[in-house]
Amino acid sequence: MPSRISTAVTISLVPQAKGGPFVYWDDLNHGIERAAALGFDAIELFAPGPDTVSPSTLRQSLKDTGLKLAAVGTGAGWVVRQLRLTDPDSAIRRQAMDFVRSMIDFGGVNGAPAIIGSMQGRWGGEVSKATAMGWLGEALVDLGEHARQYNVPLIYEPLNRYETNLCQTQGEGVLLLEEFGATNTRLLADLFHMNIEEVNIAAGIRQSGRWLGHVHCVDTTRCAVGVGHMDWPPIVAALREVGYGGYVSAECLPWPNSDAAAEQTIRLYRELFGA
Ligand SMILES: [Mn+2]
Repeated sequence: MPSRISTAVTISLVPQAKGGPFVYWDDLNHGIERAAALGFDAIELFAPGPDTVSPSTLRQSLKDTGLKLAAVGTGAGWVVRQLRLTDPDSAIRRQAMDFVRSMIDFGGVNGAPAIIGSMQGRWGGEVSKATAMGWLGEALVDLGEHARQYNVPLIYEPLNRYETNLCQTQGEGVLLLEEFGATNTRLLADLFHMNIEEVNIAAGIRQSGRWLGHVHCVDTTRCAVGVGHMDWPPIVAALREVGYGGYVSAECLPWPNSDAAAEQTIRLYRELFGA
């Protein structure tokens, strides 16, 4: 029996991320209400920190609406606090680890993994690529082990060249996880980044294979699926081929507005994935 793919829509509560690729903004309850009304399975939450929303309040809202928490972002550690896992300063690296751990705890009690994206940082200046990759690899092992107590993985997201110079493709991500033996860390396939970096998006998904743990499913424009020139059939086929049974999550721009982007997304997710 094929794995069922589930659907998620993003909600950002981070004012400093304004203009970023999130569908609903600022008002968690409104986002949850809309996600439920439109028939999404889950929300993906981008919050300033682990204390922004009380876990018990969130649990109740999810229970009331039947929604799940698909994942929590950790990017606020960078955009709000300037923390990175590969910062030259060991004190900053330690604070970055502490912040991610607190976000793993926040997501974990609601059954959701945390995502490492912009918190990975970049190499340069006094930090060589090998050194930065070493710090990142060790962090992905350590934080993945921290996530294990919640029965969730840690999710690591390769980013395009304008956002990191560490891992930019799924293949590089697989090599890093395998080299360090990050057995409770999975990769995130963000189709926007992949459209910039992969020779072939479907081949990138197949390379990720059993390491694939989450998908940011958007079009080439970073708008909702269908608002761009992505070639969907090979992507859908590759996700089926690797037996992907996680979320397709709309980390997309609220264009032309939040509701229109969310409606377009769920309609196309149903068409493409039978979700
Ligand atoms: Mn992403």
